Amino acid sequence: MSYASEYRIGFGAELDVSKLFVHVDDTENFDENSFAPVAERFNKYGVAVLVCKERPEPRVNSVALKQYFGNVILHDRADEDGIVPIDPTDPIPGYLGSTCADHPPHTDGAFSLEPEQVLTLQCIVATTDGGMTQLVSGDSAYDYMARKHPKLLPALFRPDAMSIQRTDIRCLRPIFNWVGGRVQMVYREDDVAATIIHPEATEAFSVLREFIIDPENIVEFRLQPNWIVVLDNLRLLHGRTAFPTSQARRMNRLNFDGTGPFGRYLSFGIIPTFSELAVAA
Ligand SMILES: O=C(O)CCC(=O)C(=O)O
Ligand SMILES: [Fe+2]
Repeated sequence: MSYASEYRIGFGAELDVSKLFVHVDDTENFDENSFAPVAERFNKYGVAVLVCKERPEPRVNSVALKQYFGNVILHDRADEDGIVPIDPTDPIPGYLGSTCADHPPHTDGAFSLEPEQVLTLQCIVATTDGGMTQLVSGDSAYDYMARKHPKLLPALFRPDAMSIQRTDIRCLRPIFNWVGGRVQMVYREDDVAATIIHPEATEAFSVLREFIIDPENIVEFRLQPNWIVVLDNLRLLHGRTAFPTSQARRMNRLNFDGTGPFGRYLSFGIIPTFSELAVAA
């Protein structure tokens, strides 16, 4: 049994999201074989969507993921299971996820020095309008910068490229970073997170941002109740569109460090396919 996807794929709006779907009864009983289709999608695209059967207590499917993906990354809004409820009925200042507003594409944990590797987002209640899940491929974003803007790319690797603050936590960090032969991406830019870009990186950041907000580069779909997105938080960006205050929407977020027993089946990060050095020279 091989878990390696034949190749990694960057994508844009044209991606047929059904390619990400893996139909499962529940998440409690994955073994090496039944997990293989999940790993295959995760490794190829950076994301898999578990289309789980309906059950009376869907959160059990979320909690069961703790067996596979390592330590739960705690969040100050987490409940006793480590789950962060994403629900606009309880808006919390400083947390876009707790509102009905759009939450532009980002990586989670941009405020922490060790952001989570595996993000899982389970839908409990879906809207009928808005509230669409958005995904942006970091592979495509990196490839675009390396091919089209090779001279700008190094600025995004500066350790002080981005300074980001929420409440009293401020963090200085690169946007792209080499870790263990892979590139990891951390990105956040919205009205709530106070992001300051180093003057030497502003041009590169604005070119990258144009790419990230271009609808052609964003895959959009509506998660349905019981579905769980499992994604590489340092390879893909995720976001969601605004939705009407009149509509209920609820998600459960549970994030991991990726060190668990199934981490060995997963291939994390961006593997650059194009050397910008060849062009920059
Ligand atoms: O509401 C969603 O679907 C995602 C929210 C989110 O990404 C967050 O709160 O970090
Ligand atoms: Fe998020």
